[in-house]
Amino acid sequence: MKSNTKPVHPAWPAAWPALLAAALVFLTAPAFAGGASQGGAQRGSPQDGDSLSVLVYITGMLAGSPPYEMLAAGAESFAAAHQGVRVKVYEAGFNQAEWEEQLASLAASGEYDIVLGSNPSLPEICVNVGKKFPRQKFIITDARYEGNPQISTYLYNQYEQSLYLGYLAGLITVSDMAHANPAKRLGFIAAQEYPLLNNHIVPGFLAGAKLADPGITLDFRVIGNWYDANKAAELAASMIDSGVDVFAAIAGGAAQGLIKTAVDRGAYIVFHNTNEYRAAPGFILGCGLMEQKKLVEEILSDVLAGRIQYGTSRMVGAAEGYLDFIADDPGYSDYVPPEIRAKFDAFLSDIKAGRVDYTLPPL
Ligand code: RBF
Repeated sequence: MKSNTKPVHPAWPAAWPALLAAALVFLTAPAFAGGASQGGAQRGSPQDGDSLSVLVYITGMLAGSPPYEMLAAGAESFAAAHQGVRVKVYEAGFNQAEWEEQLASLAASGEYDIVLGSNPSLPEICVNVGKKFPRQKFIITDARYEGNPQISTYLYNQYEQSLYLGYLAGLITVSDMAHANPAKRLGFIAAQEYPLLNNHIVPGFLAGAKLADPGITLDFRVIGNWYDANKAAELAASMIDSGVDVFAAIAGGAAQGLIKTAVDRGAYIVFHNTNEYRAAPGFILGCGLMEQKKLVEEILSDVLAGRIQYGTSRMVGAAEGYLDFIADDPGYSDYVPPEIRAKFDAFLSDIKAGRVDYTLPPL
């Protein structure tokens, strides 16, 4: 505009719309550009192209914990594909007593629009941290929490994954495979007890096994932490002594001890959440899959589009495509006998189609 070079007065009326638009951009854009400080202007919904700063808060360590590795990988791949999206991955370590304070000091920096985590125990921590930082938003997978306007959660239907892995374990323990014995006894090694484990994962595993044979029983043991592979190895050996021939574990890095004992002593494993066949071909006979990377990419895309609902929880399972089983791997097809695979594949199809009737226990 020519009038720009003159004193502003004469140009005012003509420039008003442009000035207003500029003022609006100025007021709303900084909410996401430059990392939105806690005391900053009201945040709007970031649009593609705006900046978004994400803290991936790992409740433990990345190494040896596939759910966490997939969480970080999903956020990082999203950032690589979207300009202006920044991701910081923070490993909080295994001392759970420190998690809340660590998260509070990260939130205090005001650097992060979103805290992204994956742990059933995180929402309670976020409630407390959120009270101190009312503008901080938290998105947590593998958890369920409703009614807090700062927190959005996504719960994998782990009862369902355990149901089909338990069914496979049940078919194997009653089979005549080389390391199967007549005891009809499965083993479950947990790092620690928590509601999702006690109410969904373990009951689902036993219920699935009993669909294969109602006489199957479960030997359940707890390590006490998420890293002690030696303790897991000892527990596994004592369980094998008591008749266990097929195991499951929710134990993070400590599961490596179970794998070693199973190979040394001759026992089978079905693995939750990730492709672990390569760690022990012929012993790890089935691997479930948690589509955490895909879910995280979708979540971040929803964040950019302003589509995230806070205060709510969404459950995702096999029918929705967020839990699966890795059947196209030689670890499964080369080692599990065809008659077991035929029964299992039919069961998995039924699960995905919603044809398996079960009651999800309360969490
Ligand atoms: N899973 C892991 O793979 N590694 C961990 O270090 C880990 N730590 C956890 C700590 C707590 C307090 C809770 C409740 C769960 C933890 N999980 C861990 C379990 C994980 O988030 C998830 O529930 C299971 O992997 C089953 O989906």
